Amino acid sequence: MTTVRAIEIRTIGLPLVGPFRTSFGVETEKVCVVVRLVTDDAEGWGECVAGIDPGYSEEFNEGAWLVIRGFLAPALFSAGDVTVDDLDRVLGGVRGHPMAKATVIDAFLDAELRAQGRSLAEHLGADKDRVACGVSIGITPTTEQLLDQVAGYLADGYRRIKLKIEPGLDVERVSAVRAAHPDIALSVDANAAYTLDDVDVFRALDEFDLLMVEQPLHPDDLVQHAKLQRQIRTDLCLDESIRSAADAEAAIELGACRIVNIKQGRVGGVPEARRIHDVARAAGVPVWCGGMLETGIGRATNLALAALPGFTLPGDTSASARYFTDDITEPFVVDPDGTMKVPTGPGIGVVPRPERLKATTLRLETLTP
Ligand code: NPG
Repeated sequence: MTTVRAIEIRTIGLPLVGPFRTSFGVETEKVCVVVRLVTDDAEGWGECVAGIDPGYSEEFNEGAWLVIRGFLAPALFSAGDVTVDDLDRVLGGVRGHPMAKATVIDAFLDAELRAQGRSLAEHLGADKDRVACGVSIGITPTTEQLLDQVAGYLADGYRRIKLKIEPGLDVERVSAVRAAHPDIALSVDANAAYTLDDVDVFRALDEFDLLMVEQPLHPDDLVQHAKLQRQIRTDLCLDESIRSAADAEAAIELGACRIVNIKQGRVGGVPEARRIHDVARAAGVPVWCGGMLETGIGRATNLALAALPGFTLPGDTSASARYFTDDITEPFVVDPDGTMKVPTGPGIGVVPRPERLKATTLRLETLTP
C-alpha cells in the first residue's frame, strides 16, 4: 500500500536534433510535463506525452497541467493508502484525459515498484531483455533527403523503417525507398490524413510489400477502416483509434485492423496498455510499441512494456540520439544489431540527471495534500 505525500509537477523543454514533420504538423522542440511523485518509501517518475497544442489529440501540455494539478493530484492525496490497482477508481472522477492520467499512474507505479525493489519489466512479466528497434522518419522536403535518412538509420542497425506520409507525398516516396531497399521491413504512417475516397492510394501501396499501413483514416472511423481493410492486401495498424482495451476489442472484432500500435502514454498508462496487449494477444493480433518523442523517462517505461510477449514487431523505440543531443536521463542506445536493452533496475530503472533536469525545467510546482 502506498500513500502519496507530494507531487512535483514541471514542464521541461529540450530541442530536437532536427524538425519532425507529420501530416498533423512540425515539431522542432520537445516540451512536456514530467511528474515526480513522492511516497513514504520512494519516488516515482512519469512523463506526459501530450504536445504543445491539441493537434494530435485533444490533450495538450497546459491542459494536462491543469488536470493533474486541479483534479488528479487532489484525488490521489485524498485516496490515502492505495495500490496501483485502485487508481482507475481513485481517478475515475475525471472523464478522459488519458495522457494526464498516464503521467500520474506511471509515476505511482514506478514509486511502488522502487519501494519493492522490482523492475517494471519484471512486474509486467516481460519475456525478453532486449527489444527490436524501429525508427520513424518524418516527412522530408525532398525524396533525396528521405533516402539519405533511411540509409543512415539502416546503417545504425534499425530493423524497421516507418515513413510518415500525407496525401501527395505517399506512393512516389514509398516507391523510391522500396526501390533502394528491396528487402527491408518498411511501413507507413498517415496519422489519419486520408479518407475512404483515397482507396486507390492504398491499393497502389499494396505493391510495395509493406509491413503495415498505420492509421490511414480518422481515429473515430472504425467502420471505415474495416471497409478499407477489406479492399487492400496490406495489414492495417491502428494507433490513434485505440484509446483503451475496449477500443482494441472493437477494432479487432470489426476487422478494422490486423495490428495494433500501443502507446502507453496515450492510453492512460502502463496498466491499460497491458490490457490492450492482453486483448490483442488473445485474438492473435500482433502489437508493437509506439513512441511520442519521449525523453528517457517515457522511453524507459515504453521499453519495459515492449518486452512483453505480444510485442512481436519492432517498435518506435529509437535511440535517445534520434531526437535529443542531451536527454534528461542517461541516453538509450540502439546497438549495432538493432536492439535496445530493457532497463533492469527498480521501477523504470532510470531517473533524470539532476543538473539536466534543472537546465530543461521551464516551470515547476510542488503539490501537497
Ligand atoms: O519514435 O518516439 C518516436 C516517434 C514515433 O512517429 C512517431 N510518433 O504518430 O506515432 C506518431 C508519432 C507522434 C510523435 C505522435 C509525436 C505524436 C507526437
